[in-house]
Amino acid sequence: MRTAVYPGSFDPVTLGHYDIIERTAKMVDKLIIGVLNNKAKCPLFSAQERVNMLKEVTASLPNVEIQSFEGLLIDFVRGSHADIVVRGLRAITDFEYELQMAQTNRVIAPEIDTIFLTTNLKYSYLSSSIVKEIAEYEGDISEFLHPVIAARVREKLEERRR
Ligand code: COD
Repeated sequence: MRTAVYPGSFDPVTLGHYDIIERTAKMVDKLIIGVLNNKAKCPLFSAQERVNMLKEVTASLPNVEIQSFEGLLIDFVRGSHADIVVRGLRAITDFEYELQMAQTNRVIAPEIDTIFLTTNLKYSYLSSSIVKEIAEYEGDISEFLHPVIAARVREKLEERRR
């Protein structure tokens, strides 16, 4: 059985992330989406909220599971009995960080490989941070997020303004 982990912050999950999830789910038996619970990063959504949002948007993908994790990615991958880490590449700017992470992880855990999927051109510009910035200024985010997620982002920012 081939199990892969797609780790990230997913704060919030965008259509760019979803595209990687959908394509990977077709290639493996089981895909575990690992949501990093890193309070130091001051995310907009708690880890549990991000897990719940991912569960909603991936409900139609039967071989996808969502979990949050703390600590080292490699420990989470090993604990999940997976041997592949999946990452998305948008542009050359992603490459340097991704390469460093993949190589470091490979030194720590040689049995685990990282594979990269290039972004769908439609979403090559898209990041969670840009979406949050647009939403902060009350711009239209409907092109970038699943409708359920776009609604959550608006609600969350509204709560914060109160
Ligand atoms: N199209 C395609 N791919 C995309 C898009 C898009 N539009 N947007 C994002 N992606 C890709 C990113 O390139 C990334 O591969 C993935 O989706 C997730 O993105 P993010 O931004 O949600 O998540 P990151 O990059 O913040 O996740 C970083 C980790 C949580 C994986 C990392 O910090 C980590 O592993 N932390 C645990 C501690 C650890 O093990 N550290 C040592 C690492 S060597």
